Amino acid sequence: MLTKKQIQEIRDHLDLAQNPLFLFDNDVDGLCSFLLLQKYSGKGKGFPIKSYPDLTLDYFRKVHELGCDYIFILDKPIVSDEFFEEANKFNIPIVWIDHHDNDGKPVPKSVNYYNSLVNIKKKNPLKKNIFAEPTTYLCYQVSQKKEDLWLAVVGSVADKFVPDFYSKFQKEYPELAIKTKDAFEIFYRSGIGKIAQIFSFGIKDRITNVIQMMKFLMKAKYPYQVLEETKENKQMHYRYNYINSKYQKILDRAIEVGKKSDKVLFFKFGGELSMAGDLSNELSFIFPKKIIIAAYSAGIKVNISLRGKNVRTPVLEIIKKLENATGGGHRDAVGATVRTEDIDEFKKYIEKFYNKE
Ligand SMILES: [Mn+2]
Repeated sequence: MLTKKQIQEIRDHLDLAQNPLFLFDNDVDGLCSFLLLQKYSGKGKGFPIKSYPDLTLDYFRKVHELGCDYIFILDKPIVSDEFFEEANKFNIPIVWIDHHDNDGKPVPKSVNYYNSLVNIKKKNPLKKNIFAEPTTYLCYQVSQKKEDLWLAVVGSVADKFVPDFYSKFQKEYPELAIKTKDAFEIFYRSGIGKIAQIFSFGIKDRITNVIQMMKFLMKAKYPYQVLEETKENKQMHYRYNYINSKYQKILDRAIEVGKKSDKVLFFKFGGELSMAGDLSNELSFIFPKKIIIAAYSAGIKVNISLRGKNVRTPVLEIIKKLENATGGGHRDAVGATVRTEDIDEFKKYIEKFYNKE
């Protein structure tokens, strides 16, 4: 959560900006954060950040291209030093709002930095396994526009967080909500969750289509405008239906594998779309007690997404033993990449780790 003082400071920045540039992480939390602040201020342009892991200098050219006088960075944990240096050179103020752990990398004094995780840690320095409110939640604290409540729910739920204002939303849109405390359940089983899924596939479309979607959403006032297919959102629906039909087929196969598997559910798949992250999330929702390994073959390497209790521990152990293997993430949600010839060894190691228990 942001403090009252922080909320006021961010509002002051938004009021001061004539033409702000909102650079946001390329996911639903990032997109909704941008929409909330843009709708609040009524000014500026948005652009998703596709560079990983950091926001690179390239993105600074958007400041010149669009003639922006202020930069808001949303939901991105790392920003390159060159980006900050360029902003200093052109005297462009930066406001950075996030909820990730930035691994202690110092933030330059010139940057106005707001982070819900930092706020929690300041209050309870010893607290472990903190789940800080997503950036969307923080941006809604700033904007407080009641008509945008649905967007605040979409961005929060997509980051696996049920916000305290969910009950309010439930009252306002009972047909789009379900009664639960489980963010996954809202995401997979409700109308508002379907909007989060539409955004999730849409934001990863080609950039011209993403910009078209953003323009549509900047004008949209109600969730039904998203759910209903119209001339303005045709491409967004096309993209969702196209990816979703492929995704459902893969998911069905994985569920069959899951029904037959023991503690560890290992599922390997190929094809044009890497959806290992989406897949492991949904499989962990369907099989909450299992350890999920979703492995997407991409030629010479395999991209793996894992879910399950303490799964980071065995993953960090095994990637040390394999050549050119990388991986990391949260305690119960991890991504990794290994060479194709090493995937069996990787799988066996994880299975052995859990069968010991
Ligand atoms: Mn986020």
